[in-house]
Amino acid sequence: MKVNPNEIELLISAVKPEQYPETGLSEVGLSGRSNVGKSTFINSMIGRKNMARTSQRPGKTQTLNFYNIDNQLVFVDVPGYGYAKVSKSQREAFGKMIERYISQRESLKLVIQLVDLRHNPTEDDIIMYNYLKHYEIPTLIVATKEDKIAKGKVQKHLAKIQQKLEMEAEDEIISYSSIKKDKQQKIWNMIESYL
Ligand SMILES: Nc1nc2c(ncn2[C@@H]2O[C@H](COP(=O)(O)OP(=O)(O)OP(=O)(O)O)[C@@H](O)[C@H]2O)c(=O)[nH]1
Ligand SMILES: [Mg+2]
Repeated sequence: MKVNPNEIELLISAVKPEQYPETGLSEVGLSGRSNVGKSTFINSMIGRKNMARTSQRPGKTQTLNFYNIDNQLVFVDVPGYGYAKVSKSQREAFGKMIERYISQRESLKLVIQLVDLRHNPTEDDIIMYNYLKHYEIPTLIVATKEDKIAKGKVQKHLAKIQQKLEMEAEDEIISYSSIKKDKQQKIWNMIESYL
């Protein structure tokens, strides 16, 4: 699968289901801890520097951002979880927004859950993965920031993450670096198989 970087459009930043766009396209959600690199991942996959807004500080993405990707699919950038500095009420509001989207969206065909390749999954990562499995959402785990660890350690870290998440056999895991982007085409091909 190949996408044209010039044919990417932010359709809407939505909070409520009434605002979700009706495109007829399959959707791929991005979930993960705040600051794990979801927005950067989207940019790196589409070959655009600043389409999805990113930040050094966690908590940048606060709405469900729907991106039409070359009329082939829709990426949905989801606010990150586990960010301590948001208020309890805001955290609950985010949680509700994300749950509603994941549990009700017919066109959601895949969630790409990003985790940090360097570390064990957090408690929130485990909760999120279990939540996705509860709703039977096909899940691809992308362990990102691969450029930050030694090549020889990658396989060991992947195995550890797989084990800690108790990943289901049909779900796949792959390491990735949004900076190196060397596995971009491989991941597009994986995504395509879920659409
Ligand atoms: N070295 C390295 N840094 C990365 C990678 N991916 C993301 N980053 C950095 O991680 C930081 C956070 O990235 P974002 O894409 O804004 O994270 P996010 O998951 O969208 O965060 P929220 O919107 O707060 O949920 C930025 O400083 C990125 O440059 C990667 O593969 N390698
Ligand atoms: Mg973001």
